[in-house]
Amino acid sequence: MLRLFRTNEIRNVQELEGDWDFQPIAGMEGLPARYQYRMPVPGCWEMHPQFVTYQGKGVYRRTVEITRKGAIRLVFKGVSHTADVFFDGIPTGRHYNAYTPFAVVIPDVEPGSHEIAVIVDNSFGESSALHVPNDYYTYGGLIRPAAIELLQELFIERIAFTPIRMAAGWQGAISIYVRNIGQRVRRARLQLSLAGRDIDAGEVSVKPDESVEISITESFPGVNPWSAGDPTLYLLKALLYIEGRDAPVDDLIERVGFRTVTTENGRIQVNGEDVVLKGFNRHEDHALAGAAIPYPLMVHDMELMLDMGANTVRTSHYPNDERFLDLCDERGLFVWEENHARGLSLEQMKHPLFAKQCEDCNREMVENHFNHPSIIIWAILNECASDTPEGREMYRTQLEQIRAMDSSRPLSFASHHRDRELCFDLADIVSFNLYPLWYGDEDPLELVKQARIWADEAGGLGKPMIMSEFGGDGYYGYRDPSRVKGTEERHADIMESNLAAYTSVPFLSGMLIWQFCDCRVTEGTGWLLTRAGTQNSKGIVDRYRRPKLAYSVVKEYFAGG
Ligand code: ADA
Repeated sequence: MLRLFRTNEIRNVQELEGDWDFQPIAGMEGLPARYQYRMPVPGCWEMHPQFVTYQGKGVYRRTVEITRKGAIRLVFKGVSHTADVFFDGIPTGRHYNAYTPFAVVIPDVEPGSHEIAVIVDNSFGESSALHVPNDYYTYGGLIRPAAIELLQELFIERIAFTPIRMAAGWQGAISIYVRNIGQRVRRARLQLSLAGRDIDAGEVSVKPDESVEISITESFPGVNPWSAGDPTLYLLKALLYIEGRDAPVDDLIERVGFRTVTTENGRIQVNGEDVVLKGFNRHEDHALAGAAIPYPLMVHDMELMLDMGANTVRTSHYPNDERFLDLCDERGLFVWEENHARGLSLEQMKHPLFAKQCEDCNREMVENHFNHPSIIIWAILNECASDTPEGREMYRTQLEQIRAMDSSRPLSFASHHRDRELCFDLADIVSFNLYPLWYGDEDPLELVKQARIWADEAGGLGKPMIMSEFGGDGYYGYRDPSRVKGTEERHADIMESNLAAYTSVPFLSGMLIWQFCDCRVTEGTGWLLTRAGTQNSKGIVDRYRRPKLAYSVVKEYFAGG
């Protein structure tokens, strides 16, 4: 399943799910002559008993039947972490970063049987600035769905929908991007439908290798807004008519909601009403699936979060699977989505590929996830060097990049720099990662009040504030009346004290628990990579989603019992 709704009725799209051939190729170049293994897609190779800790290169291969001559597009929703794509043995594209989608176009494919092969690499090394040994695990494989599309020379590349709330009712600004992958200039007409309205979006003339944008703003009287309590969604359908032909040759369907997000008077508003975000940081990690969480287990995560009374999830620390974002749209769970970076030092940010890899990630995140009404915050660079002048310039560049692509959502970043933070003035919302009662013995209430003062003195005056992380480790099943650190009892106590403090202060616009579920971490040396059990155990549920004692504490504060 690629998405939770059908994205095309005219374009021929086939999901490439199921078993692919697989071969590890540690130390070898190019494609192997022989494949000894089978591996499910989507999936992680760590779920195969022989590759539980394998870090390196592996090749996925399968054949596809093409039914007509013409262009195709191979779509990969997430390959962890570097993909080299081959079509009939010929290199056709490369992509870095596990957590954003990409596609490769292959023109002039003959009908018949063809081979797709992907060299996947999950090792750390010089060409990787963002996937580094860290407090989560970089799994290997085609971790999200893949598909093949049969394309016309002219096709709809993407649609961006921005809802606008006017006194007289809702409007929508719609941009449609049409790409020409043929050899000659093409003219075409676009027809849209949304919320019961049919709209003629005008004509385009597109040169070879060009992508042209058509933008329109229309009124949509009588639509129901999207909100957490009533998450109404509408299908936005675009049809492409090529000059000289009566029937549409291509289409794209998006699913949108009418809602606005603002930050006024030090608070966050959705549709003009103040909201307080209560929820979780969530790593896409499961004991039985790694980073390739199947749909029923995504729904299980969603149900557990809703059962505890959460209204928000933060996609720590990377863009998420689109099916999960679709689910958030459907269930009305607010999303803080962030780019991929965790705890990188200034030295790591000076990596020659850092700027480019972040820029790509930001663009792919915003372009691909633009239409999810559940996403109410874009964020960048969790706990990186925002306390240094050089780091500040990188924060500024990235926030400006995102703002230029989407000015309709507030921006933030999660900081642990306390009174040394230099970038609060650049963001719309100030966010703190603080771990009172775990890494320090400060009182959570005193600390959150202090954090508000730090924010106010460092450019955050008048801006909404979120406690974007707090928590402590609790090892599932380790119960002891001593309530020492690491017991489920102590974990529950830490949650209780933190939540009591944050729900009592009037100036917080959000509290996001670190974390929803335990997650596997990179094995290594130093305090971070030698965590007990090679996992971050601050989850309210463990890697199998078994609730710890803290579950009922969270439920009491979030759901009121
Ligand atoms: C940080 C970080 C998380 C996690 C957490 C912890 O704040 O953002 O990814 O590492 O600390 O458990 O210490």
